[in-house]
Parts: sequence; structure tokens; C-alpha cells
Amino acid sequence: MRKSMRSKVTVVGAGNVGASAAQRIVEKHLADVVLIDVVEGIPEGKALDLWESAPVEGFDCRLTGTRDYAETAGSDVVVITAGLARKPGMSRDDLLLKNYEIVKGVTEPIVRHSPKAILVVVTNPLDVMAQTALRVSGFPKQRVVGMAGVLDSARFRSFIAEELDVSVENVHAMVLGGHGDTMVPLPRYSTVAGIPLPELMPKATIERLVERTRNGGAEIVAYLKTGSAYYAPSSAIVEMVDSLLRDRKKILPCAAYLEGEYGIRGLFVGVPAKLGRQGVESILEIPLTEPEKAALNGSAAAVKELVDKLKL
Ligand code: TXD
Repeated sequence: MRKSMRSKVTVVGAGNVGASAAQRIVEKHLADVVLIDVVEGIPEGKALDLWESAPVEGFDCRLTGTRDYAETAGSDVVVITAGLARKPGMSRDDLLLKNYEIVKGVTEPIVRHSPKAILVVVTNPLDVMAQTALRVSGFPKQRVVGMAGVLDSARFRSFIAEELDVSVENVHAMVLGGHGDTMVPLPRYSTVAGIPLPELMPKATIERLVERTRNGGAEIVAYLKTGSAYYAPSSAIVEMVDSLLRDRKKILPCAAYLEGEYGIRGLFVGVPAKLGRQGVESILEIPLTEPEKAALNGSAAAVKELVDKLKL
């Protein structure tokens, strides 16, 4: 039974990314949060600990930690972070089979209890796990979206701001394609105070920042050794959740299911998408040069290879 008019978000997976996302959601007053995991005590303990911060932080959103899907019922948005994270030397694709079983296993009870939810998939390999959630849920494509581009472009933006010593608020960046080594950063559509990046930096500098963005995930894994990034990933998730719940209609780079856009069909690929209360409300098709198109197609081909392995 719903006791409040607040929105409800379930976060599946109470690990680093899931717990950080839960924290950011309540601290931004966006929604009540149900944190769910398979490990006994972890979701309960983290949710309680977060709730005990509410009087100091000043949020009224409630937190529940559970292993029981009944408590997730009626969620408006469900963020799926359940899975294994990369260890050093492990590629995102090594995670494929293991995480496929996990994402399939959590999507089934989620959609039974929240048939109207919007699913935000985070588990790697991202684009393929989004496709898993789409197929298993049977939801319309508008209600399944993957988080990767917001993170990749946030990394790119942070490096640009640092390089030029300007406010991060002046910097916008567009990153298309699959999450991972095949991502397609678009410097032409990346701007500082509205000025395209190629007007502001030599080509070699742009290339260096693009390369660092491409390896952004691995750079963090190499430092942490026992886990992967979660502060920036959780920020990226919550920007999407905010736009969905509050119908802000932000254009954000997201993994969306394409049916002919950019000449790609039947795959999740990172593209600029409008996120509102209906989910992925539209996909923006921006003109690409031949090399950019080729890079996007290469990225889609890499996603397709994994999708074919899983027969999705
Ligand atoms: O840009 C992106 N999309 C990503 C993706 C950015 C960062 C992290 N990315 C991926 O998210 C990462 O490669 C992993 O696949 C997930 C979660 O990363 P996180 O760093 O949070 O991993 P943790 O800390 O290991 O947490 C995973 C939790 C852990 O508590 C497990 O017990 C739980 O998932 N888990 C489950 N929960 C519910 N149900 C099932 N079946 C389950 N299996 C594991």
C-alpha cells in the first residue's frame, strides 16, 4: 500500500553503484527508494544507514532495504545494477553470461510487481543487458533504457573542463555508440560555452582526451583494483532518473532500442534520447560524417556480436 504521493524507485543491486544511486536519489528528494539485493543484510543495512542520515541531510524520502520483490511493487522507475563488476584485466564482455543470468533473473519479478515501471539498466555489458531486460520484460521499447552515454560524456566533459580550466557547467559533450571500447565521442558536437571543441583545442589534444574517455572505466579499475567506478556512474543514473520522474525531457546520450534510426535495427546503441515521464520519448538523429557513421556502425556490430551469442 502506498502511503505517500512521492515517486518510488527500486534499485536492484545494493553494491557500490546501487547504494550510491540510492543515496543521490534521496538526497535530491526525488523519490522513495527500495534497495534490493540477494545478499542477506546488505540492502537492509545500507538502506537503514542511509535513512538514519535523513535528519541531518534533511530529506523525507523513505528508504527500504529488502530481499523480497513484493516490497518493490508499484515502482515508477527501476534501476538495475545487479551483477558482477569488472576485476582488473577483465573485459566487460567477460561478464556477459554471468550477468545475463542475473539480469534475466531480476527482471522477471520486477515486471511482475511493477508492470508500469521504466527500467534503467546499468549492469555490464550495458547495451546487451538492456536488450536482455527488454526481451524478458516484454515492455515497449520506450520503457527500457540503458545508462552509459551520460557517464561517458561526463568523463569527457570533466577532462575538457580541466584541460581548458573552465567551469564544468560550460562544457557539453556528446558520446554515441556502445559502452566500452567502441564508444564514439563526437568532438564536433561537444562545446564549451556553445563553441565547438575543434575551435578551442588542437586535434592532438582532443584525441588525447577522447582516448582517456574511452579508457575512463579501465583507468578507475586500475586504481581501485577490487571494484569499478561508482561515484560518476551513480550521478549519471540519477540525472536520467530525474529527467524521467520529473518529466524534464532532457536530451541525454542513452542506450536506446533502435528500429531504423541511424540505419540500425533491433539493437540498443547509445544515441541522444529525450527522457520524460513516458520513458524514451524520442531519439534525435543528428547528421554524422562518414567516419563518424563508420564508428557508430562498428560499435553497433560489437553489440550485435554479443546479442547473437545470447540469441536475444
Ligand atoms: O556505465 C555503466 N553502465 C556502468 C556499469 C558503470 C559502472 C558499473 N557498471 C556495472 O554495474 C558493473 O560492471 C556491474 O555489472 C554493475 C554493478 O556495479 P557495482 O560496482 O555496483 O558492483 P557491486 O558493488 O559488485 O554490486 C553488485 C551488486 C552486489 O551487491 C551483488 O550482491 C548484487 O549486485 N547482485 C544481485 N542483486 C540482486 N539480485 C541478484 N541476482 C544479484 N546478483 C548480484
